[in-house]
Amino acid sequence: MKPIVQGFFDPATWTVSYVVYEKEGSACAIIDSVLDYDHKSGRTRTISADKLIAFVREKNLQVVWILETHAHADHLSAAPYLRKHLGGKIAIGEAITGVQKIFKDIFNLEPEFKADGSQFDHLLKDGEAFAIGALTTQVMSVPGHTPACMAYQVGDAVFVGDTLFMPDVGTARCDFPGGDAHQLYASIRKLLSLPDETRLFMCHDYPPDSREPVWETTVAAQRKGNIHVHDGVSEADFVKMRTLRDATLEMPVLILPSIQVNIRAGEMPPKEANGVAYLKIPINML
Ligand SMILES: N[C@@H](CCC(=O)N[C@@H](CS)C(=O)NCC(=O)O)C(=O)O
Ligand SMILES: [Fe+2]
Repeated sequence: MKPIVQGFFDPATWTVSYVVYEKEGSACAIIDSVLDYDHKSGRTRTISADKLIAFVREKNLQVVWILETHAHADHLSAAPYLRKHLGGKIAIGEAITGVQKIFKDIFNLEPEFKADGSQFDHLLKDGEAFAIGALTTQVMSVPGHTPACMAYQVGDAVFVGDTLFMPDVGTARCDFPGGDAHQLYASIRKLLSLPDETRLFMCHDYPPDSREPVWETTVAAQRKGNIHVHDGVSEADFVKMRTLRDATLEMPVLILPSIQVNIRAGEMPPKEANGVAYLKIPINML
């Protein structure tokens, strides 16, 4: 089973969104969509999401799933906008409830906000399988970057979320609340135990100046050449490297708006009495 995978790179957040499908006219899933957000003005736009909609319509696809690999900390999800225009169910890993609990406290959210995942249409379990038309998808829990990270295996293609990046870039950070470098190492070894020729699709590319963004690689290429976790790198060495590097990283530009929206499955916070939705900035919390 070799699905067709179309990637859409967002240069503002270095995110890759995907449409995965069997053939023209078939069912499809959309993975890790982006709602454009201008931090300076607080204004959202749907240029990125509209590209996905145009592609789905051009190929005459029926959206059955709108998947998130995790509650992203660097961009807002366009899942509700896509569902409104294309249909489909919004799904994320079941451990999102733990992420919601952590951030409900950090953002002191309204008491009505339920940390039970009910904002999503479906919560996915490790090992669960679901259909995208004739394609079967297997859900793999890959915690470490966040506790709720999931990878989606569709035939020979795996959408790895934020675990591995391209071999010359390495791996995802583990310093967000609930992150854990030991867990990320185990999750990556699990991904790299798949057959050598498995196609791996990244959620981000942070390319060096010397090349253009790319987002597809293989298990064999990662095992041979990933600068952080090629074969032979021990867990202890990986954790040491990751911890030292994480201590040097700034928070993503959009972490505060992204988390508040993404733990609500991409919805804005409830409107206040004047009909306007607001996002919060917790002082000295992150
Ligand atoms: N400069 C980017 C950084 C985004 C970021 O921190 N990305 C996470 C994934 S959500 C990561 O793992 N980065 C790895 C790294 O920068 O080494 C931004 O502001 O958006
Ligand atoms: Fe991430």
